[in-house]
Amino acid sequence: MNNLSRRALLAGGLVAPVALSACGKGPDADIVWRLGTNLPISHPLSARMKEAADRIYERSGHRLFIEVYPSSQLGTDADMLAQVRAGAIQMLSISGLIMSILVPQTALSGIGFAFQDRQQLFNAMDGSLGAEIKQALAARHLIATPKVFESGFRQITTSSRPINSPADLAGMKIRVPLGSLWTSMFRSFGAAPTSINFSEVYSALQTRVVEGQENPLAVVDTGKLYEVQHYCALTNHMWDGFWLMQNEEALNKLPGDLRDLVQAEFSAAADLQREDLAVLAETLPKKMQDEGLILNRPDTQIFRQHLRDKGFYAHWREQLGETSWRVLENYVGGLA
Ligand code: X2X
Repeated sequence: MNNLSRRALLAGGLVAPVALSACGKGPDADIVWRLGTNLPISHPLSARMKEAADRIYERSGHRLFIEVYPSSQLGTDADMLAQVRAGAIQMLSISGLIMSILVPQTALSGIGFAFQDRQQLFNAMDGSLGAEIKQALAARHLIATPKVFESGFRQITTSSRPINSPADLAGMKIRVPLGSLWTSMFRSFGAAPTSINFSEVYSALQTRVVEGQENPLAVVDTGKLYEVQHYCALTNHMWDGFWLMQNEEALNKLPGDLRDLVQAEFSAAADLQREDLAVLAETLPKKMQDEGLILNRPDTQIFRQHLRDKGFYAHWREQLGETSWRVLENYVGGLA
């Protein structure tokens, strides 16, 4: 067993990681890269990345094979981040909001209730807001592929009670991912947020270690979280996107044509994946209801006003700095 497999086992996986390679593909490649992510292969983000990896293998004439490891098989988000920085893996797809533990600017896209809709969001992320974030990542030797992948607007699910207003969140034990954007937001609502890696969320909800969690519906669906939750408040409280980052040294070692191929294929994959998510945004509310979740659509202005009153925007403006904040407000208007 190699070090990486052993590490994943020690990190809590019950099975050794198995790369998703189409039968017999890969062993003949000159260069093998590893790509890790926390989302399951049933999620369009992982599925489209896998398709891109297969195309890269074919179009490179079998020179480059990218092994895709979904479902946190290589460890927690923090583990994978350490691995990609050290060059133990070459690619990591991770939420920008988790990534902000290392590069604060990546939190810009997830500021609560900032974006009105996907159009406004993608204008920003394919424009100067995305450029600002990519530059901050590059300063830490992590080179993002050109287009951010979508996870979507996040919604709140609970087993205990429906959420109609911030008051309903008071004292609630809610799971959040790693990253202070989440803890500061849910503390502002008076909840008791706990950071848990995504691979442990299902069991934390099932055993009622926590009452609720928040995620885009595509993650609630592919993670089958509806099996262990009763209510879902469509709050759209923050947008979440995944950067696909490359270890700079590994990227620089690739021949120029392969470097270009990788960027082009993953850009095309991001376009397709965003379209998948747009379709799912329309169809998933009904599917979640059919799976037994009780949906409600709270008045989000009350939540936004609550964050304003608690100084949430002022806090993040200070954390991220005037210059970055202005880039965000250029797209979304004044927040505080
Ligand atoms: O951990 C989560 O909730 C997930 C999958 O949405 C992120 O990676 C932020």
